[in-house]
Amino acid sequence: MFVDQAEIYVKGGDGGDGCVGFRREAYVPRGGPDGGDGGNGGNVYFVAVDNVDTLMDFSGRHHWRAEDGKKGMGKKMTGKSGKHLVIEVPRGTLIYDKDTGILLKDLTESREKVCIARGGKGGRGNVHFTTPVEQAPRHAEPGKPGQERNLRLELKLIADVGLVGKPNAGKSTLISHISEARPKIADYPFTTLHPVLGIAELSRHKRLVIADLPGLIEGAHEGAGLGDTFLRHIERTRVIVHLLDVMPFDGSDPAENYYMIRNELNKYSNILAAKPELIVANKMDLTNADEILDQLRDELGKPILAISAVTGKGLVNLLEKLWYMVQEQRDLDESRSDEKTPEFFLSEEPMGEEDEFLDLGE
Ligand SMILES: Nc1nc2c(ncn2[C@@H]2O[C@H](COP(=O)(O)OP(=O)(O)OP(=O)(O)O)[C@@H](O)[C@H]2O)c(=O)[nH]1
Ligand SMILES: [Mg+2]
Repeated sequence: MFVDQAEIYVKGGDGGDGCVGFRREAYVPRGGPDGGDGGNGGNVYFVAVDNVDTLMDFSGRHHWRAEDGKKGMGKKMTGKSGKHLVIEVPRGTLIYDKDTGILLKDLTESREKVCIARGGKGGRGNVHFTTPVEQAPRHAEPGKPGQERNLRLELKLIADVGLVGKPNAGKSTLISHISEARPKIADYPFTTLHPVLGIAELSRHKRLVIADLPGLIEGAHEGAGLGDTFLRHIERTRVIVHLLDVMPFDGSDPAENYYMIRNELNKYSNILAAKPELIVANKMDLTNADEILDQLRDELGKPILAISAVTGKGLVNLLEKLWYMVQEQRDLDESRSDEKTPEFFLSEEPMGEEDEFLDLGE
């Protein structure tokens, strides 16, 4: 199952209550206050990891809580702080506040960590409340409640390259030839129902993460076929491979297919429309493919790379070319990153009401 959205509730641990206590020692008739502070509640963190690639863990569990702080104790002993809760999510997870719709964090880097719900502060014990007139305070502070949030998590796979094309163009065949990914391959349309990531290793230090996507058909932006919502997975890829079948089973014209897919990408978003595209003609092992390719080059007036995903012809060249394009794009993106909108910072405000005291009695 491929889960790319989830809704959950998170809560930081509550702070432990401060303690009302008095020294009771032999030969000390009127011991002063000695109630310790409550421990702080644990925070809820999210961390991006590489070894998880779905939000499936969240489908069966909606409530995620960090541990509460323990109560303060006599002899000025502070209660134990609650343990933090660290929730692992795939790299590329966007964390939204479900109630406000605000994007709290976009976890793109591996091991990137963010505190999403703070634990409440522990209350102060009565030892803090002596005044010249009040030598034996019988009140302490209650712990503050932990911050709670309803969240919507959304996974946008982060691939360097996204494969787009009509059903049957050979996208899955291609990714299974250049990576360990093994999506289903068949001669009927819509074999691939959800995006699949594969990692192509050009050499030890040159790797490309490639996303195989379901096929697109005319009207996908209006929901035809499998629709186009999965395109959001490639909004963040650096490069698109537009895979063209030189001899489509359905007898359609490759040039027309090219423009149809372009139209769907343009309708989906400006970001996708503007993404660098490498046009790749597949199934070049078929007879007469060369003539069709020449014609296609004339018609589109654009460079087209020729491959056969089945025989492997042209694939090394394809990967080298992609590597170069991805690096070029990465440099460009980085030089633009200064213009990025500032990150949303989580509130530092103290939680709960400051002046509320709980009379715990003796
Ligand atoms: N002759 C030839 N056939 C190919 C080549 N690449 C893919 N095919 C065949 O084309 C058909 C469709 O291949 P897939 O890889 O499933 O196509 P897809 O683009 O992933 O299709 P969807 O998942 O339905 O969008 C299969 O029968 C493949 O064997 C190729 O290079 N040459
Ligand atoms: Mg497929």
